[in-house]
Amino acid sequence: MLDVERIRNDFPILSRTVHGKPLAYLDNAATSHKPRAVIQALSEYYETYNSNVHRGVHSLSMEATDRYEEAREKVARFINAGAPESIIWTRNATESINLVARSWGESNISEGDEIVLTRLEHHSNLVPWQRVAAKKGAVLKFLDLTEDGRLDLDGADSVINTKTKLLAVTHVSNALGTVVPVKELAGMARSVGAAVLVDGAQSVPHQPVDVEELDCDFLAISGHKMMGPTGIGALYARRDVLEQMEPFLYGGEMVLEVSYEGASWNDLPMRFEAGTPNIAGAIGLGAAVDYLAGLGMENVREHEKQLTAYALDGLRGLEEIDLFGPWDVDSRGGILSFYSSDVHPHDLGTFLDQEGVAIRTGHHCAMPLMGALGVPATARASLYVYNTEQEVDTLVDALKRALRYFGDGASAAR
Ligand code: 7TS
Repeated sequence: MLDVERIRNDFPILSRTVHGKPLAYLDNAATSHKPRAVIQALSEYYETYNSNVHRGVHSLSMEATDRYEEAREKVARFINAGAPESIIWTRNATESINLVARSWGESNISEGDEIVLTRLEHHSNLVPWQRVAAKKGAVLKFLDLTEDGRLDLDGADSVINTKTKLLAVTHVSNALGTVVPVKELAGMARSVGAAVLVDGAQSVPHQPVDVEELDCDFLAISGHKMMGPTGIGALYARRDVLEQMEPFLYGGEMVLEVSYEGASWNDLPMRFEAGTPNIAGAIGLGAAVDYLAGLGMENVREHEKQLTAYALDGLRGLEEIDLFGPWDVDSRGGILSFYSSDVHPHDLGTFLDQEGVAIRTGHHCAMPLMGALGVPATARASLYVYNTEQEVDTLVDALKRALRYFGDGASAAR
C-alpha cells in the first residue's frame, strides 16, 4: 500500500488553502500537480546547464543533450516502447494526435476508407480525424456505448470491418471515466489490417500501460497530466511505421543535408522534432516518470480504484444527482462525472470552490458525448494518487450543502 501522506508531502501546492479552506484538488483529469522532484529538475536545468540540445560541442550543451535523451529513454521504458527512437516529443497529447493525422493519416487514408472512433472521444481525438475524413473523402464510424457508459462490444465487429483503415480510441474517457477495452478492439482492428491509435492522455498517468501488450501503432501521451510540466507531451509510434511517415514540421534539426534546392531528413526521432524543443519540459517529464515508476503504476491504479469505490459510495447517497459511467471500479478510472437538474454545473463548481474543492465543470471537450447523454454539461471530480478519503468526504459534504442550497431556491442553507 502507498503511504499517501508521505506522497502528499512531495507536492508543495497541496498544502495551500483556497478561500481559507484546505485545498481539495479534484481536477486531475485537467492537469495534475507536480512533485518537488519535477520542479527541481526544471530549476536545475535552468540554473546549472541551460543550453540547446544536439548542437554544441561545449559541455553545457552536451550535458543538456544527455539529460534530454535520458528522459526519452525513461518514457520509452515506462510504456515498454523498446527503442527510444519510437518516442517523439510533442507539446501535448493533442499535438501527438495531430502529428499522426497530418503525417500518417493524410498519406495512408483514401476515399471510402473508414476511421473508427468511440462516442467517448475528446475533441483532440475527433476533430483531427474529421479533418482527415473531409480532405480525403473518408468516413468516420463510431463504436456505441451501453446505458452505463461502457463500450458496446456487441456491434463492434461489424463497425470494424475490411474498410477500416484506422481505429483511434481513447484508453480512458476523460468525461465518464470508462476504461475502454483497447486490447480487444485492437485485436479486431489487426484482424482487418487496420492501424491502431490509442489516446493515452487519461491512462498513462494512472495505470500500467504497455504498448506491446496493447498492440497499438501509436500512443498519445500528455506530460502535464502525469506530474510533468505543461507544454510537453509525447507520441509513441512503432518504429517501422514511423520510418514510412513524412515529417510533420520542417526546419532546423529535422534535416540531414540541405541545399538551396532541397533537403533530406534526419534519422528518427529527430526527423519529427523541428526547431528547438521544450528541453526543460522533457527533462521535467523524465523526472515525473521516475517519480511514478518509484510509486509503481500497479500501486497508483490500486489506490485510485479504492478511492473511486469510496467516492462512488458517497455520491450514490445523493439522490439529486445522476452519476455517469460504469459502476464497477475495474471498468472505470478515477473520474466521477455527474449532473443535477436542480443546479447548473458551473454554479455547483463555484459553490465547491468556496469550500476549497476544485472540480471541473463543462463539456470536458466532449461536446457530442454531452449531447448523447442529454445534458448540457457535467460536474467532474477526478482523482489522483495523492488524493485521500478525507478529500472525497469534503467533496460529498460540500455537494450536499450545495444541492440543498440550490434545491431550496437559494435560501440560507450554508
Ligand atoms: N485526450 C483526452 C482523453 C484528454 O482527457 C485530454 C485532455 C486530451 C486528449 C488533450 O490533452 P492535452 O495534453 O493536449 O491537453 N483533457 C482535459 C480534460 O479532461 N480537462 O482538461 C483537459
